[in-house]
Amino acid sequence: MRRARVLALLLIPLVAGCDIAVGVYFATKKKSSHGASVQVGPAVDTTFSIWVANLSAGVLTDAQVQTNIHNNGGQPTGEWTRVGGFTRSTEVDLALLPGPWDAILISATSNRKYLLDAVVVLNASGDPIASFTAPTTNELMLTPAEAENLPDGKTSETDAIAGQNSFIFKRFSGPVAPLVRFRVDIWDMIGGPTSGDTAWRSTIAVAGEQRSGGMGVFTALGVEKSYVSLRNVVSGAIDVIEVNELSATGSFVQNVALQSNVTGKVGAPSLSVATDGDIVVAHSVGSSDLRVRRFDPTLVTTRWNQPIVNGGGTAARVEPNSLSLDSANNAILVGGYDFGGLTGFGHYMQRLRASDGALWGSTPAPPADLANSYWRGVVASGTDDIFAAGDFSGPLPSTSLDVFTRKTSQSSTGAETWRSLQNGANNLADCGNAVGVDSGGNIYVGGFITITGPKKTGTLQKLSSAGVAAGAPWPLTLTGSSANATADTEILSLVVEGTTVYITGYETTATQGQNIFVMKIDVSGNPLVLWRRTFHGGSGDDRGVSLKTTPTHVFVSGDIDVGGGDFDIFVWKLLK
Ligand SMILES: [Ca+2]
Ligand SMILES: [Ca+2]
Ligand SMILES: [Ca+2]
Repeated sequence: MRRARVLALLLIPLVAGCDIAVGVYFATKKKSSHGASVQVGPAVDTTFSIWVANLSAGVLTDAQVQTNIHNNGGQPTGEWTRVGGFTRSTEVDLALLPGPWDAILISATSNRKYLLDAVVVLNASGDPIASFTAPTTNELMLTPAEAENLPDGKTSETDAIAGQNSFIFKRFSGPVAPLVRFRVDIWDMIGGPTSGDTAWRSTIAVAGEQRSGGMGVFTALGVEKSYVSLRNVVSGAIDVIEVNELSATGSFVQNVALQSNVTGKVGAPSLSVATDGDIVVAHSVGSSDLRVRRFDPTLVTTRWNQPIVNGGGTAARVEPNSLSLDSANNAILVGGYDFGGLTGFGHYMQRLRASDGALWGSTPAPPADLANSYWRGVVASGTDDIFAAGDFSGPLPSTSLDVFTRKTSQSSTGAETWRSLQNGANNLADCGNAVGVDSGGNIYVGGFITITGPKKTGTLQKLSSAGVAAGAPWPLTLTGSSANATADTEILSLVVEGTTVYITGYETTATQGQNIFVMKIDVSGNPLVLWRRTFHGGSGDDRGVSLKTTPTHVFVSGDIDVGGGDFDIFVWKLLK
């Protein structure tokens, strides 16, 4: 039996800060002492082990491999190479252990119980290309079906007994093999999950096409409710604006239709949860107008209702990040609005008072732009500051739409404090979709830069509190695995807390269409990706649209392609 214990040591420096792999190396050196004859035995090994093999190089069937391991006390037999011993979710880069590997095995002893959520085979780009579907296991893995497929927070328990370890393995074939990278989503039964692990994910299966708008989460002692605003495309020409409510375990509670007969077909609804659990929703009405309402937590009682009548012929619009509540629950709304006359369509901002939805007397004048540029995202910071992000035709040498960020304030009724315009290197259409502020007052804008193709590349820009863009290695750039010249990647939503940025969006892969990504990024210095999780719905294009946080978790809403033109609302809860 070959053992690759040293690899566990290698993993520590190579993945530090990048993921949560923790290698454990057990020194077998005997402790000795002179004089007192205290004997210290070897530490009890409480890790689980990861092994790889090239089973197709041999002649044994999976059943024969299983029998041999079982007869060996649950200890993998000669064809298996041990990657190392670990205590929590671990990403293994097989470049560190080269070989034509086609099989992965997880084993645990009776010293410690583990809960195995999933084993996900990744390609070099991190796309989830296979999982432990229909694995081979012994009887000491309880409910082994829960370890199948992509992570969902449901787990198979290792229930080893003295003399027989728990084990589960899978042989992969086809283009997935040889394996290059995989992640084991697992946690200690006592210690529980760690950062990046999935708590649950939920798909709300409804016929036809539902598209996610903004989401919100309400938490209080013993209470957790999540809400997703959405466009239900009931016919090609008409949307119904709805809100889905999910329980603390991700199960569907109710769907509330807020607005029928929306023919404007632009943008997406936006939603925020007030500190008392009330729900504020902004959305399109009819062919052209907007409406903002505050509901009680059941979505039955309307606290206030503020219609916003468009001023011209181009439909007004809001987006998933168009609504932000300040610390007193006043709502800041941004979007696009046709001011009519010579001003035309442009950047719209309003404040709605928490108590009654009363508006600013007039909206701040939009900056003059012949292009139909507008706001996509806003964040209220403290009691006064407002940062909005979108696009705008940049000044020369830019001759294109650029990422546009503006600071304003409630006390100035939206008058500009400063603006920042960031043009991509190829002078094409760029846009900010979401914005947040860190504990040092720096502003982060997520969106896209268009590169030649045209191809959207995800961008996370950092601006100082005075609006000055940080130099290299900023902005952080994200691309998917597809080399196609039109294969887009975008950051669609983000939340900044302290010096951590959580982002979601979509990336275009080589073989799975668009996939959802969620990332945790340390921005205390140069941008450092602490973890990245991706989700492929199985059929085609899947997008993470809105991200919100609670004190302990990250929530992402989006929509996934379930085939045949059917798109369903998807919600994913991960541990911060
Ligand atoms: Ca699972
Ligand atoms: Ca540009
Ligand atoms: Ca996909």
